[in-house]
Amino acid sequence: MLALACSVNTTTSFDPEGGAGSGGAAAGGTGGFPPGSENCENGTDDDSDGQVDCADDDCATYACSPTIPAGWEGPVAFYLGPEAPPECDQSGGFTQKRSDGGTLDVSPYTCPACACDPAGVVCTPTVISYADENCSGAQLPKTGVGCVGFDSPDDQNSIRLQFNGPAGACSPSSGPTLIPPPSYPQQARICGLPTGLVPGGGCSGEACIPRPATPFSLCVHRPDAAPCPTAFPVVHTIVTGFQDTRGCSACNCPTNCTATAVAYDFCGDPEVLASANQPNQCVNLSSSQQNLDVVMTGTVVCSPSGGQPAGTVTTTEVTLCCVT
Ligand SMILES: [Ca+2]
Ligand SMILES: [Ca+2]
Ligand SMILES: [Ca+2]
Repeated sequence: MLALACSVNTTTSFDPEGGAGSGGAAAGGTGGFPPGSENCENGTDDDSDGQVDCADDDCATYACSPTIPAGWEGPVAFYLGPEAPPECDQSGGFTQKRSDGGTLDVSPYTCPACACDPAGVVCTPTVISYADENCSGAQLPKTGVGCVGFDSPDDQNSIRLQFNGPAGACSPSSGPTLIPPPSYPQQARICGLPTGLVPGGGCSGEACIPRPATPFSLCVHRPDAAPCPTAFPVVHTIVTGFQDTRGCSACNCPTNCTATAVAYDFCGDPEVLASANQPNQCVNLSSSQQNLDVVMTGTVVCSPSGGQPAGTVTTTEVTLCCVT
């Protein structure tokens, strides 16, 4: 009968890479442990004091890590604070930088108002005078602005106002767009254990790994939102990247005309014979005229539009759950 002697340490559920374990070849990082002293990563009582790895006082910078739950990656050393993060070399052994980030502050912004310049745009109405009432009978059309004479050998009894144009378009403009870039009021850093580190023993069912140095915390992480495992109860959600597509929509200047027509026996006469201000409005003269004057106006109307906030900040987030 052959008895297989096993001195395997108790770290079966520990996987420092959070993926398929490359278990077995326990080369172990012996660097940093002088000969004869306790190597905290090898499951052996190197200094023969009866205590292995994490159980040995000499491994004060190591600690027993809770088992990493399925679906989570880690363990990692995590920093979150208002100051710039310390380097991973200062984390107490989690020397591999995984990612940086923080809590993201996206400030609201306003877009500059859109304006329209009517320079160069012309609105010139047309008035048609008619021999009969209700815009019927012989027609006499004239296009222009100011005092326009309608002289006819026949009586004129009604006028119709037509809006034309505009000729040209109002020019849009706006001030500079000032959008404060997103900022990290709290900065974060995630540091992982060195590749190939084999956790030590001396823990009951757990793994002996470096103890994160202040101000780092021992955490696990995942890219989606999930309730924290009981062994890692303190949750943080940090942003590790973002895409900013915010801006202001383009300014537009829809351009239109208004117009008026006021008929007199002669310009300057206080008696108004008829007036119109609507497109295609037909009005009868209060008395028929052979020599009719019409004061015509055309006004450019610019209607600024656009200049509204558009786009979003899209973030990449990481959920961290920490021992403390
Ligand atoms: Ca040891
Ligand atoms: Ca020992
Ligand atoms: Ca010792």
